[in-house]
Amino acid sequence: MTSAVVPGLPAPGRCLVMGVVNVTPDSFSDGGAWFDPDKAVRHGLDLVAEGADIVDVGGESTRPGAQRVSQDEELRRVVPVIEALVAEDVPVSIDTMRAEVAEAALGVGARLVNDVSGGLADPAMPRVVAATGVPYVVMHWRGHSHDMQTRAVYDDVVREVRDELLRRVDAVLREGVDPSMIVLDPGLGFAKNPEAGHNWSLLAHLDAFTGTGHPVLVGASRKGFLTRLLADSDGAARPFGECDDATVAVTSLVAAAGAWCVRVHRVRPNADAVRVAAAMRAARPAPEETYGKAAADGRAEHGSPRL
Ligand code: PMM
Repeated sequence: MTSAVVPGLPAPGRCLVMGVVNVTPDSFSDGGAWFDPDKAVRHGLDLVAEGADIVDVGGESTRPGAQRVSQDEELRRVVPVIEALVAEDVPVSIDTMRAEVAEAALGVGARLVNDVSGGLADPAMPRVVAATGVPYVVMHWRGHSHDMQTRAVYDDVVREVRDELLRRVDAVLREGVDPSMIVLDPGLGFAKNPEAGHNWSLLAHLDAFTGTGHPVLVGASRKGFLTRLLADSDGAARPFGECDDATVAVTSLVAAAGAWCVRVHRVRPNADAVRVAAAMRAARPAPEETYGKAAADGRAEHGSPRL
């Protein structure tokens, strides 16, 4: 079974690992740790040494409730870090909703635009992506972080997220983005209600996204739905930094289900997990029914009920 290939990015024949470098004082899960540019660069290089295929550099927090930073501040945070990582041959993606930030990042060598708004926050973004011909992560998004959780209302979360994403794909194609460059992301935690199980439904039905033919990126790392799953007996959510093992569990499952890439904060165990999933996928070249059908036929031959 082959993995999706996105032009211009590593293609090791397994799910990729994107390591996160948030150059922010206030990110969801690692806010402040890599705010200093030198520390951010060192962290990016450490993530590569641990097995990251891509390093995702972001200068604006998207945690629920976050306020926006100015464009100048965002540029000031990310450009020197990207420049330094590119100088070390690291494949870098820029995590931004702003076309001008994407353009500056691509100008210093970033290879992929990761836009959590899927082109909705800045209508100029798809044109920048089209003009530069880079891969483009189009994430499901319903509005900025300060009030996004009020928009987490769905009748059928899987169908609605998929349909909204495909409408975004149509929109960015109309702006000239190459279809082979589009990566879809269901946007776990963004306008998704953990209590309503939206994130779990999306994970359980990843085929709704992989089935579109576009590569799929999953960002589950340290998200609130994991902190709540692992809440203690008093109901207190598990701290973000103690959800890395659960993140690895999600990585194994989505890599086995055909995700193209996982976006994670702790790289090494996730890099191990994608290799485990790849080994299992490689050992299962034939359709899954092969043994299942034989087992069912065998049961029938031996007179046992077919369940
Ligand atoms: N999540 C965050 C930031 N950027 N990008 C993509 N494509 N998918 C995500 O799920 C995603 C993202 C928020 O996480 P963080 O602030 O903890 O890094």
